Amino acid sequence: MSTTTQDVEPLRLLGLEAIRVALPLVRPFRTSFGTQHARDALLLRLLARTADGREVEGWAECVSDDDPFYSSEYVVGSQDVIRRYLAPAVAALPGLRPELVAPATARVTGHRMAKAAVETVVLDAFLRAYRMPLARHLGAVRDQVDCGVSVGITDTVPELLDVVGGYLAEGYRRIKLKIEPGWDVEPVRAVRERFGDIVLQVDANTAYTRSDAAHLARLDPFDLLLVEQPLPEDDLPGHAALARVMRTPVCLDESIVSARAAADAIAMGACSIVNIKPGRVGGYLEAVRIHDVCAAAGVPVWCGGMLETGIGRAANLALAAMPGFTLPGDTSASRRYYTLDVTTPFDLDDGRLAVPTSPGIGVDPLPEALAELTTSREWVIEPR
Ligand code: OSB
Ligand code: MG
Repeated sequence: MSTTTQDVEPLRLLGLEAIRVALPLVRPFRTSFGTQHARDALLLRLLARTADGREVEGWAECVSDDDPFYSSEYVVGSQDVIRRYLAPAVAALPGLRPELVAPATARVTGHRMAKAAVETVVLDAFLRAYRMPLARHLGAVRDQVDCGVSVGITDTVPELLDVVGGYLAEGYRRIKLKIEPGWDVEPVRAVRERFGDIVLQVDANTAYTRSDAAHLARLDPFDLLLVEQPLPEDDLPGHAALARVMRTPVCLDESIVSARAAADAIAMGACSIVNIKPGRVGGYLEAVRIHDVCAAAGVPVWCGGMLETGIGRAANLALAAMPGFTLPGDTSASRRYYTLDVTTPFDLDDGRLAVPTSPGIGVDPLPEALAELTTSREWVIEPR
């Protein structure tokens, strides 16, 4: 894959705008860490100039939630660290290249989602300037990707069966059930019994502890594709111990914050599958390195989601088109989340979404939708 852009001239930064958009979810999304009713998303818009004098724009989405419950990051904090630290560090560069963003912001600890957004907005502007689609830049091997859907916790099992049945009727190729203590074996059994041989997996978002190993092993008879992040983020040894007593493959999400974390987790037997979310790992360049580490170890990967708008979704589809993404991702259709998105909606076709083919992330906000959804705009780097 070609993740270097060293062979072309850098861009000159002209301005960086932070745009907040509020999107109500079509149905509340309940997980072990809370219930989300809407997304308060942060979009970045970069203005830059090419060496030959053309003005280009870049777009990216910061995936942090409203609250620091899934991750320590949250949207107001992300915007603040971008304003105070990340944007000034990038503005101090003599020229803009995607590869320079991570080194320029490395002094800031953590804040990977904010860093990812800043790197991605530079990457998008750069690829647009040189008319290169992100998917091709990353080494995509397919023009559409298999889609799964992440199903929140419901009040009752019959309600869950209705929701899952609706998604299967829409064509989703894999169902992921959110679980937590008290909502695990019974809903999984009910979905397996009702829908038979579907591709089924579960996600606990760190809701269990090491002492739950025997209980979690009760999921084994249901032939799940994987169990995602059963234990706390920092408990790799616990996941390794669990993987020794469960037949169901252990997949990590929250724990995988870098390529090194992925290599360590694989080496100690803490996971045999990895969920890659570019925001969680600091950007698409690190996401590609995780893909490569996993591919070298024979570990399948899939693209996770953070309820992205069309801006974040477009870039995730490019990533999911890379060769190691052999399992269906949480890259669902726009209508599974929002009645009005900021971009043209992504629609399912036979359980798949098309990978964008235009330069950069391949999509732009629709001006009318963006205007309707926007709650605030701030120049974090004043335009010049
Ligand atoms: O754990 O994968 C997760 C959404 C927000 C935060 C964490 C997670 C999720 C999902 C939904 O499972 C993924 C999506 O459909 O975007
Ligand atoms: Mg998860």
